[in-house]
Amino acid sequence: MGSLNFGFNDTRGDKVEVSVLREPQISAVRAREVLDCRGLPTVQVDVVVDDVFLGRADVPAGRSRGRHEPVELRDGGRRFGGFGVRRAISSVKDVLAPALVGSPAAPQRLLDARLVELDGTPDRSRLGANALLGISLAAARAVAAASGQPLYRHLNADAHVLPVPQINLINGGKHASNDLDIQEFTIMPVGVSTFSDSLALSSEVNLVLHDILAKRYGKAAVNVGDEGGFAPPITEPTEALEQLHLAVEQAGYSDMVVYGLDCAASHFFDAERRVYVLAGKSQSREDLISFYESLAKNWGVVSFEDPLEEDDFEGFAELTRRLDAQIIGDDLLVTNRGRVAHAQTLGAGNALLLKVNQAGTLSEALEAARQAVQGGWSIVVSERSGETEDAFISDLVVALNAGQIKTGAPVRGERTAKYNRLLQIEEELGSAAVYAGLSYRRPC
Ligand code: 2PG
Ligand code: MG
Repeated sequence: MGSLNFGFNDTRGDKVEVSVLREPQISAVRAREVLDCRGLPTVQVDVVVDDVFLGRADVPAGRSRGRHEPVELRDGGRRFGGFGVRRAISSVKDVLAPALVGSPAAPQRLLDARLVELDGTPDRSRLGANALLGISLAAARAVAAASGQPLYRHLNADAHVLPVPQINLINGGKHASNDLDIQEFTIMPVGVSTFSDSLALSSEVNLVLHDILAKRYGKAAVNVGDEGGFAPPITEPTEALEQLHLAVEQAGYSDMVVYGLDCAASHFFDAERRVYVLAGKSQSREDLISFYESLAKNWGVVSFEDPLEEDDFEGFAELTRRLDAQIIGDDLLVTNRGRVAHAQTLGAGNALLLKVNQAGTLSEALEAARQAVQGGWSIVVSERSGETEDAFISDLVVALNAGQIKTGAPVRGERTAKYNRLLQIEEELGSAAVYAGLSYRRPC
């Protein structure tokens, strides 16, 4: 928060200096195209407040997108295979910047409401969700800079919980060029006492897994997918889990790790026949639920993300009743407060996957988080498969005291940027830092 200084002479003629706190003012908004980790363009926005404080943010992009996500403006045509974002850049420069410069950058809620109003469509299709989000995140950073605080503390003075990472070591689905239908096979190091130990453990398991896969399937098996996990030529989900278990065991961490899946089931759902086609076999919803029960029982899977297709609230509710596990809605909820509330009334799941670009603005993501917590749900803050070096979500997960983050394997710059930022935050918090560990399912 900046201050406004002025002076006047009091009734005795003495000079009185007055300093009034005021919200930081937006001095400039700039935007440019930069590349994400897939080499596709994305929006980078700079917001400058009070002439000197810069906030910069990159907008992430998904590949296994939910049908209900807001519209990300892409240019089409030949340039970058149609993925250019010059239209979104022009939304920032030609429409949003002129409307915002000279107005307050905080409170965030009001700024974001203004962004939404300027777009004026329910799905952000006029100016683009990627344009709005870039400004929303960059403004939060600029205001944090103006207040002299790290982002996580600016967002929450009581931020102190370091998350359990869901480390994605085997990639399938839309994130890999193999025939594994389930998209992400993750380990969650719940049995260590610090975030840095959880990262060291994960990295060690990843190295062991590399050798196991190379030996069993040949060296091409250790090529990696979009989120840095290996993409071996496996089709059966249980075979992938078996390799993960072997790696964890050989690394000596069997009693410290639990397992998670992002099934991204919409992507192996045949909507016409209303069946799931998993590893070449057609399965009904009931078959799939029984299969998940067996994974929970035999393979230590405690967390299932998008286990069923993105509109099957009823199926999510059935699964949540049957399994003592974390059932996370990603494509189902698209970080939308209304969809979270609806799911809660049905008991459809018990955890929100929080992605800022699904929500559209930071405030809307925070609203969805608030709704999740009110209903007693847990929150997993998540990256997108198309990321940059921007580590906004690391500050966000600590700010929410959410206790879980999903940001890929512990390799590749766009992934390690998030983990490395968490290491910095852990150090900054010092003895105040609490690693979520086994309490990962307890909401903030
Ligand atoms: C998901 C995400 C991130 P994408 O399905 O959870 O892992 O994938 O960003 O491609 O939608
Ligand atoms: Mg997902």
